[in-house]
Amino acid sequence: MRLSRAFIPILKETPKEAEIVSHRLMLRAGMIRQQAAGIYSWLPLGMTVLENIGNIVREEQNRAGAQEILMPTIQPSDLWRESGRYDAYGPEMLRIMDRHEREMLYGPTNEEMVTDIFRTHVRSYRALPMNLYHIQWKFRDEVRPRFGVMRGREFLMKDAYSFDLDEESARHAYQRMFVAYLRTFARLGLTAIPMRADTGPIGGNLSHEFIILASTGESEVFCHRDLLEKPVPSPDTDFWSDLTPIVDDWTSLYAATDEMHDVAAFEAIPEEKRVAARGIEVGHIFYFGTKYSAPMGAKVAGLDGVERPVHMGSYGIGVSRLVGAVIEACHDEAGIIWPDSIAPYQVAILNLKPGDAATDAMVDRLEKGFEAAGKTVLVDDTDQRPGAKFAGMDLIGIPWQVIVGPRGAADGSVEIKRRATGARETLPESGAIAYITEGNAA
Ligand code: P5A
Repeated sequence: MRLSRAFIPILKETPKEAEIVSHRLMLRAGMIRQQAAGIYSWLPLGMTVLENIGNIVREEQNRAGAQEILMPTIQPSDLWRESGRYDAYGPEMLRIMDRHEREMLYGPTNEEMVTDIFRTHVRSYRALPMNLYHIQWKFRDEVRPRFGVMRGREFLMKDAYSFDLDEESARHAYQRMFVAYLRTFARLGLTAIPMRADTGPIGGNLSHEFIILASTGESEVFCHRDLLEKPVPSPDTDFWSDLTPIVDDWTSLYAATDEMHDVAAFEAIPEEKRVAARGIEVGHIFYFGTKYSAPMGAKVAGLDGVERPVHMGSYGIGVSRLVGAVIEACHDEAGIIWPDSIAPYQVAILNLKPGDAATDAMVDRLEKGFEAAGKTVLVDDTDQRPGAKFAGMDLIGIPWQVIVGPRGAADGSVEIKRRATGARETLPESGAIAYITEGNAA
């Protein structure tokens, strides 16, 4: 993609309305446009990152055995009356009347709807365990939408729902999602710590929030310092084996959100190992047993032929919130520093002298070469001065910058800069592609 053709409306001024760095950088880098309080359009750069995050989330859900579906954003109120949440959910629910005066709502979550799908089609334990998920927009009429996409009213969530015959197998399903979440957040370049959490309007009594530490986080959290260094489960985790040892290993160290905080247990940790910090909730998992299946009649017959309500859990990841959360974790004075795994482009080529035949030819060769090697490339072919090009690329945070000017074009060399470290290297043109594709990611 050529920057001269790309729709990346970079702002020169720092927007006044943005209180935290991720919101400022998303606006400055032209990733989003606010349309109403807590409601955003996603422009190309933001959209690409949102999709890249969604794809990693999807890969890890599939690996853990969950199956993707797509439920609608608009739901009928009847289902919510069956579960008893229509009145309980309160003013956060956006209620809509259709032309036939039927009460509808914009879904804040999908426990009821997925339970309805399940009860319609599944009657026997033979279909279990089952986990269905989708990645879909939600609406919650938050009192104080703020911090850009971090606390929006409309936001993109991955929500998975597990169905099991009994509590024991439902706990295995919970563990599968627990481990899948550790892997997902690590792939996004984040250290997310599972913490004992309150269940709020979703319900149940077993729940973990996955929290990344950040001074701008909205939650107050407490944990053991060793959790910050813990290696995540390996890529070849067998999700159908017993994951209890992995989960126990993570949950044996103290970690809790404010609502679940146990001062005595925390103070039993050696002082230098105590972390009291602020955090961003990027995921939240729940086991709530038969809270929805019992009132809604989602039952399966077990081995003995007797029908019982299924045991359920639900598992959320804030996909759009993660775009902001990653920026909170990965930025410097100059701008965003995308992890390679979700960067909107993997390589930026800065043409310092468009119109100079040798420079243009080298840029073209490099662009084709990187694309042939499977990299996505953004070429700055504009006629801004070099300083503005450097600043612009640092702002939008593409992990590798390849700088091509007339001097290099004459002697066959390019300069490569790693955005995260600022490290620069001058290489012969012929070595540039291998240098980046072979992951000199320091
Ligand atoms: C779990 C999946 C649920 O809704 N039902 C289905 C359960 N959980 S949750 O904790 O309420 O939300 C899951 C994740 O969604 C993100 N999130 C938000 N992101 C942006 N703006 C919001 N207003 C917002 N509210 C929730 C969080 O990452 C949360 O962990």
